[in-house]
Amino acid sequence: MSASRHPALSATDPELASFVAAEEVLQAQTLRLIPSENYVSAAVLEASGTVLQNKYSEGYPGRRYYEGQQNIDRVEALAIERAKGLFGVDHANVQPYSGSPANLAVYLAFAKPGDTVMGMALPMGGHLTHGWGVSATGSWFRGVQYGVQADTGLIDYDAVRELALAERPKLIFCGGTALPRTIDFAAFASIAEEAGSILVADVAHIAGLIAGGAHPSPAGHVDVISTTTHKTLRGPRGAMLMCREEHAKAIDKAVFPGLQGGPHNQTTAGIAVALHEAAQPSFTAYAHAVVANAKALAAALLERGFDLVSGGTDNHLILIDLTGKDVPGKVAAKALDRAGIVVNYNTVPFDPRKPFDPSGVRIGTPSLTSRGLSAEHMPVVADWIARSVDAAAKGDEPTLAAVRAEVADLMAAFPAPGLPLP
Ligand code: DSN
Repeated sequence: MSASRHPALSATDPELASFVAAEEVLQAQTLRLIPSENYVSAAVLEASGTVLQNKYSEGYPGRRYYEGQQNIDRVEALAIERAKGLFGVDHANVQPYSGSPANLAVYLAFAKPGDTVMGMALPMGGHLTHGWGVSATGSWFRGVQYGVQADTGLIDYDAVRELALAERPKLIFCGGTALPRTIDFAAFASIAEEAGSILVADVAHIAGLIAGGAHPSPAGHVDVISTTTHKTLRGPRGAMLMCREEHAKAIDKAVFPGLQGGPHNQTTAGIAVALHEAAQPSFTAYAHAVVANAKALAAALLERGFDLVSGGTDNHLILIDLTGKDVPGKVAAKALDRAGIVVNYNTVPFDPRKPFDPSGVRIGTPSLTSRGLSAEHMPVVADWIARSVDAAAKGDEPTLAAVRAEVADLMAAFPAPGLPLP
């Protein structure tokens, strides 16, 4: 299959082409609920697969270490200008290879090994690179961690302030990977100012919501904004660092030559296209639809007896706490996968279980919204989740197979770029 979509690849390497074709079918037929995933547009797909791939361009526009940059400079300058315009920032660096290198560059710019850094604990919803122990950021630096309140699942800003004033960290990270609620950037800014810390907003998950006006922006509140470009922002796999002018040199120097070599120019092109798309009114509608769908899905799950961390969501993400059910997160996630519903198992705050076998399942609505599903579909999605989790507890494989067929049937009516039509 798909020789017509990838003729050269199919002719040269049919084995690899068959893997790509199988992935296309999988993405077409399943309901993808991993909140950090999405579908890029046809234009982003095209831009990411161009001859820009062939060029080395260490340095920055107008200041390169290789010749022949006439076009690459224009591509990168365009991406930078679009990022600045979309997020209302003084400076943008579009070269980080992905979120973790972007965050590492922030450490390089502002901290020295051994310095204290502060972020949300990974099991509470933070990210590895916010100073968590198993990450280089937690072994090269001294990470101190804040969390959420046990009863509400919300960040306790008084506790964050107390910790920050006690520890006086060099860096404070706000943002994370499993936070269903709005981040109060102004509150973090006042804490960072009191503590004398550089404040970094890692908005990887919510960048598209910010761009579309569906989540408050950290611009004007924080020193540095770090984001991947492939989640709600719906671009290629990459990242950006944005900052105030006073930090521009430090950030650029940390990314190159501090941490990275040549930028991935084909990705920069894809980022530029995604930023252009995110500036359109249709993207504003998309961002708001992502949140509306998540709220509708959360309400439908609550009606079906699920326990949600923080009781619901303000954004694109829902964290289901299965501690009250007969099935742990990993068993549920694998059963959902067999039912054609792709999620990831995840710790919940104060999880009594281990990260590789936790109590939660993390879901989100960026992908299904890109395929055109709306709030009216969310009760059906919640039903599928409820039936699958129930089936997982009972070992009921026929129900999982039945759900899988229903999912494929609905998804056939909602195509996405690059995927085979039914
Ligand atoms: N892996 C990303 C996520 O799924 O949230 C974070 O790096």
